[in-house]
Amino acid sequence: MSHPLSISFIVSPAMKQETSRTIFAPNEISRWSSEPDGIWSRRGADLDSVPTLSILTTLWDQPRWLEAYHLYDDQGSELFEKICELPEYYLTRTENSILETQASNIIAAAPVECIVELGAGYSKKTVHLLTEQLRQRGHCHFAPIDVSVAGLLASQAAVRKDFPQIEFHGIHSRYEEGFAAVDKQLPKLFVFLGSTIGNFNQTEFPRFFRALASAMGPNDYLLLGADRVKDKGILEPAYNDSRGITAAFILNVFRNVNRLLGSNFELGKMRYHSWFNPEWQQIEMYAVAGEEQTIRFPAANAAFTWKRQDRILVEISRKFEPKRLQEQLGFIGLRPVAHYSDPQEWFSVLLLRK
Ligand code: AVJ
Repeated sequence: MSHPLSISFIVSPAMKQETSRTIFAPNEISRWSSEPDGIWSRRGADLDSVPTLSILTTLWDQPRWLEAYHLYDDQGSELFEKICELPEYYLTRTENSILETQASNIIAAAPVECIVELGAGYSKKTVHLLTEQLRQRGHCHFAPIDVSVAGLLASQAAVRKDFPQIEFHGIHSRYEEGFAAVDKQLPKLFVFLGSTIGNFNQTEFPRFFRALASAMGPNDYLLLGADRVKDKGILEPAYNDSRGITAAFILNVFRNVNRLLGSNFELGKMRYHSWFNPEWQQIEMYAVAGEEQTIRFPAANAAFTWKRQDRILVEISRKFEPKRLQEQLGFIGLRPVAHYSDPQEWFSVLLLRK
C-alpha cells in the first residue's frame, strides 16, 4: 500500500516541465527548490550567514561557552570521524551493534513509508534500517536533513550506488525547519542517533522535542540514540583519549571561531580539560587558558581578557537513564514503544511515537 505523495511541478530554466515527487507538506512545497537535483533547500534561506552576535553572546556568559554546532567545520567533522574509531570511544560501535541486531524488530514495529534522518545520514547505522525497510516493505523514501550540502551529496551518491530503489530527498536546512516541512500524512520514522541529544542543555532539550513532537503526524515514530549514565572509569576516557584526538577536536573550535569572526584565539596557549560531572550527569569539555590573553573581535569592536586558568565550556555530553528519559519525553507527548540496548547496557536506542 503506497501513500499518495504530493506532486510538484518544477519549471526548469529551459521551460521544460518535469514532474517530481516531494515529501513536503502541501503548503510547504512552493517554499523549497531542488537544486541540485534531489537536494531541497528553502528558498531565500541563508544558512551560511555568520552568527557573530550569537557566538559573542555565549562567550560573554558566565561561564563562557560555545554552541556545539561550531565544532563541525571541515576539520572538526574529520576529527569527529576519527573519534568514532577510537578504542576508548565506545558510543558509535555500541549503537551500531544495537542497530545491527535490532533493525528488523525496529522496522517491524514502525510501519512507515519514509525514514527521515536528522543528520546527513548514510552511516553504517542507517544502512541497517534502510536495508530492513526495503526487505520488509519493498520501497523506501529516505530524507536526511542537514546543514551541509556536501554531506547530503555524499549521502545521495552512496544511496544511488548501493540502493538504486530508494527515493532520496536531501533536505538542506536546520533540523527544526526541515522536520516541520515534511508532510504530516506520510508515515515516517524520524531517526536521531549518536546521542546527539547529549549536546542539548536544559533549555534546548525541551524546545527541540516539543518542536519535533508537534511536527510529527499520527503515524510517525522516533528512533532516538542515547548514551547511558555509567561508571566514570568508562565515561571519562571516552572523552580524553590517549592519542589526543578529542583534545584536538575541542580546541579546533577556536580555529573556526577565528575564521568566522577574525578573532585571535591562540590554540598553543590553551589546553583541554574534561570531566564527568556526576550531579549534572554530563561530561564537560573545556578549554583552559595556559596564560592570560586578550581576545579581540575586530568586526564587533569587542574584546575580553581570558585569564590564566579560566575555562571556556566548549561542549557538554549528557548521559541518560533510559527509564527516566522515557518518562520525561512522555510529558512532551512522546510515548515509549520499545527500548533496545547492548548486553553491557552502555547505550540505549528508544523507539517512541506520538
Ligand atoms: C556527537 C555529541 C554525540 O557527545 O559523544 C565526542 C561529540 N565530543 N567527543 C558526544 C563528541 C567529543 C559526541 N556527540
